Amino acid sequence: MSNRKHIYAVSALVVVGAIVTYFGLTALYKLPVGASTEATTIDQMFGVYFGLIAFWFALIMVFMLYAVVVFKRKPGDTEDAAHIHGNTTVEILWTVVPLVLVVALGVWGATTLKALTSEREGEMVVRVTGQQWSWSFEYPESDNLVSGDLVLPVNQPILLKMRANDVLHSFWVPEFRVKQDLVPGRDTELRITPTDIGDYMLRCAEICGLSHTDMLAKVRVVSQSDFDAWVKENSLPAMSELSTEERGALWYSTQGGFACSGCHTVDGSAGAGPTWLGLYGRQEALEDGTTITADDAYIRNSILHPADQIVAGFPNVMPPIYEAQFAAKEAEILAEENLTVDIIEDLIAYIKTLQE
Ligand code: HEC
Ligand SMILES: [Cu+2]
Repeated sequence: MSNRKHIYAVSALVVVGAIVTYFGLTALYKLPVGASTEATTIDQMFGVYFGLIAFWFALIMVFMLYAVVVFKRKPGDTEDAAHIHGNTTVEILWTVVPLVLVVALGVWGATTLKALTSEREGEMVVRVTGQQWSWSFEYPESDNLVSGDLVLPVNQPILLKMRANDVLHSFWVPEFRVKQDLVPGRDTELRITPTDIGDYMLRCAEICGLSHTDMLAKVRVVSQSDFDAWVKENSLPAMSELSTEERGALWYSTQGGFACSGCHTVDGSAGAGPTWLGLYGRQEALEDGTTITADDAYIRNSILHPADQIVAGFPNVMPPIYEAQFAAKEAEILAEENLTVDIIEDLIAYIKTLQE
């Protein structure tokens, strides 16, 4: 075979190899539907990167395998191979082409990142709080409505202002493509414009402890009119309109509360912490071998000083943050409604209702 024929054969094989690899890769790493304007941009990049990866992979593999198979030494061939001392053209090519390519990809990446993170017109702010192991969402533009589900109007640019209460978490809805960490002590931001009405799932993408895999939240993208209706329906009543038990249930929840529900169930099922079903008055075995009756004083102490009396069989993972959080909330209610509440009393009243 002449040199020219080898070049034709190798070129054809590289093209076929690249196409097969590209389709293999896209089939193997199938992306979920893209449901935001950001997804379009990201998917374009994915496509180009997969194309380049497929081409480079085919190029290297075809040259290597072709040489191994076609230029194998024939039996009886004792001749020495030709000695080649470099090839300036090839060396310039394989330096300049990747250089240009990498710089171009870098510039493209930087401009895309800038476009994805810069301010949009008419943004709606949602405050996101992540804690072990739940999410909550506050809507400052809708009278500070708080929700355990993330509900977003379709085609509305959203600015998520995010904070973590304890450790690193990460906001990730695969259909939106973009992702951002929540860092304790610092506010981070993420911008999304959802384009498709539907139900999605937010998952934490940063291993954050025992129940990390349960740190999920429903995401619903709805029409503007459905969103307005949802806001109306879910706005919190005034605290003075609620009984202590109702307030306790609220504090327990992610909706307007402190998300105790991330670790404690109220139906007897397992959680990272003991269930609250039948807690009040229960004989609780502690880690130090003693037994204690779960009365007001014990429950109060368990909330204020979680490391004090550890329940046998459970790790000491309850965060010691509630004393400060409760004080801040109580002060807020006092300022807004001129009403004095004791959040721990509310919680105890609620726990008392949870009898088997
Ligand atoms: C990150 C997980 C987590 C969160 C969030 C959490 N707890 Fe706990 N809690 C635990 C664990 C684990 C225990 C058992 C170990 C211990 O006693 O510290 C516990 C124990 C308790 C106890 C004692 C229960 C018993 O059976 O004796 C009470 C009361 C309690 N928590 C109240 C709360 C309240 C109120 C909140 C929300 C304001 C809350 N917890 C939030 C993990 C959590
Ligand atoms: Cu997390």
